Amino acid sequence: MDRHPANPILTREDIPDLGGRIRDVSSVFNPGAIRLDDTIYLLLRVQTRGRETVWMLAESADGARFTVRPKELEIQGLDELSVTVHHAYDARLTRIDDAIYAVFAVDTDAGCHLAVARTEDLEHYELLGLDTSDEKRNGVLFPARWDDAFWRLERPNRAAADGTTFSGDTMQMARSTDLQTWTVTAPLAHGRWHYWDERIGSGPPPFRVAEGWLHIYHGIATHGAGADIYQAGVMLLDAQDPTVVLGRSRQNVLEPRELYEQVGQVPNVVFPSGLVIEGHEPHEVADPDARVLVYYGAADTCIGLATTTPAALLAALKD
Ligand code: BMA
Repeated sequence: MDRHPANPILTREDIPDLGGRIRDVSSVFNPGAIRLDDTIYLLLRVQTRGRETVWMLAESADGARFTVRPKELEIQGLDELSVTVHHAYDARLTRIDDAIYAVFAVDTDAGCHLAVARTEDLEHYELLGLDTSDEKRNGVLFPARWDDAFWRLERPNRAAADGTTFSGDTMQMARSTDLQTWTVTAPLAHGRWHYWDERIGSGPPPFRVAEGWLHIYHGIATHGAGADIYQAGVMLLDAQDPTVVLGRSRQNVLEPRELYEQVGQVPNVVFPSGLVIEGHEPHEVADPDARVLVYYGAADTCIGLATTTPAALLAALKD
């Protein structure tokens, strides 16, 4: 992947001062992304100096220069849950037919769970359900339905060892008919111990190419307390049965190399979370040379843009 010359494309200095706690914020990272008509939107994870999480929206005509709307977004229904919610974060956006969904992690006093919300205007989100079956993160919806169901990739969390982050080393497929109750149908992939992706989790939602579904994911090389390295890689999933992994990059395709990726709140992190394809919707088969824009959190501090093509991602699988 190639970094955009304007990187980092969004930093805390781009977040408008709304007074109160949304003033001189600490960071903005791990955005969801979607294109509607000719505008690219990023759903921002903004962290205040109180280390509270708020959602804000940025928009752009060219995918690189963004304007942040001076408004805190609303997730209706989150306050009505029977658990106490501390943070809602790392939302991935997927359009299915005419509806837009956000899948995000929720830290509660009863664990870390995945939630799904629906939005019409990207400013107001209506919570559809919190899946408390298991502790999970990194949920992404496929941009299509099949067998009368919604399909999601998700990453169950494993218990954190002393001094390590709360992470996981398996990705799995789950189905739901109502976006509230999810049934795990099959494992998808596991971490490769000793290599770049010892722990894994989805990046942005998968998108179609002629060969199947391309899926960018993050891998963590664990180096003990506070020294984990977050990188990005790619998988190809079978078009008929996306639980079949046809290929997986042996090497990462993006790793922390620039200062803004290596230094920040959490050092050495590139965390891809949003993706837009020029000229295509994610459920349509993209041309091999279509421009793919990948938005990623850098060091849990700011946002980077990397560009690539389906052909380049497929070439990474041939190694
Ligand atoms: C993961 C998640 C992400 C974060 C990353 C690096 O476990 O918490 O939100 O970007 O760690 O800190």
